[in-house]
Amino acid sequence: MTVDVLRTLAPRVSNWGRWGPEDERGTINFITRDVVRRAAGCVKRGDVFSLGLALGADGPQLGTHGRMNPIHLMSALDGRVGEGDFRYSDDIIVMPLQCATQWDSLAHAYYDGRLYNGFPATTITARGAARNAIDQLGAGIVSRGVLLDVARLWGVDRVAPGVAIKPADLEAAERAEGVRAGTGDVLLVRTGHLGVFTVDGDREGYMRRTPGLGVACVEWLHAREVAAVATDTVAVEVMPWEDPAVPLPLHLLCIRDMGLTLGEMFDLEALAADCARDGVWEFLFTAPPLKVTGGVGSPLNPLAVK
Ligand code: UVW
Repeated sequence: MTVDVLRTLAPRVSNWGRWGPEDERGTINFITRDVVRRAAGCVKRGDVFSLGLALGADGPQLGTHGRMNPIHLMSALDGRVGEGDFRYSDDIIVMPLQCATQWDSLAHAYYDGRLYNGFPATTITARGAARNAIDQLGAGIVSRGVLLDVARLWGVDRVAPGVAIKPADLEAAERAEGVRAGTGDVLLVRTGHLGVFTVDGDREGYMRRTPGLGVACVEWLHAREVAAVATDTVAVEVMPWEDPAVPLPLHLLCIRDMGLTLGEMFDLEALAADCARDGVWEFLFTAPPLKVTGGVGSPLNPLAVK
């Protein structure tokens, strides 16, 4: 992967103009009414799985790049209204929108001064993103979810940091699970790497070096027309980058060129265990972002319903 490869791939995976010159939703447009109705049909037992990390001081952030763990404060303790015995509590949270389980908006990564669909990067100011902000997805992300468990495929607890997952690996997981990711699906890829933080308590190990999708997956994701892709890692893509001269290549191609919403730090453990038990790797998936005006990301508590 070099800068030249990135520039060759960009037009091949571009969705600019596909949904019109004003579109700010990108591949979420693949989620049609038919897709939502089909997704609802995945609910068989009524079991619900939370895929979100807890939002608290013990989160995964190291405090670098302005990203800290949430600061949660009580703004009313034993608050009183009137003279009676009625009491209430209120609270405040201060947190980066990117600090835990999250969607990246289509204003999150860009190059050459252009965002997804050609909007100028100058539309992002100190007031937020005037284009491609996360509130554009406010009607929610509801679709069929498909989980591909690469760690399970390879018979390991965790895929090792620095390992780039390839399209052939995703297809091998599909064959092993008897499922196929297609138009409008939300694709979840499990590496098991989350355990470095949740089990080992090793924030540095979790955040700095991760397994993830290699750049070769970008054309595959484009061809499959998935609506969004999320993993249990901090960046979806492999770190260190496949070419140290091209940082965040998957972010640039997926977000800026393809208009593909990326999800990070999803907790896929309980869902994966259940899928392995019943052999069903598809489900109703819902993860509406908070409608943060001008936000370039949103914290989430995604749900999978089987
Ligand atoms: C960056 O590292 C810039 O973003 P993300 O949190 O999406 O990986």
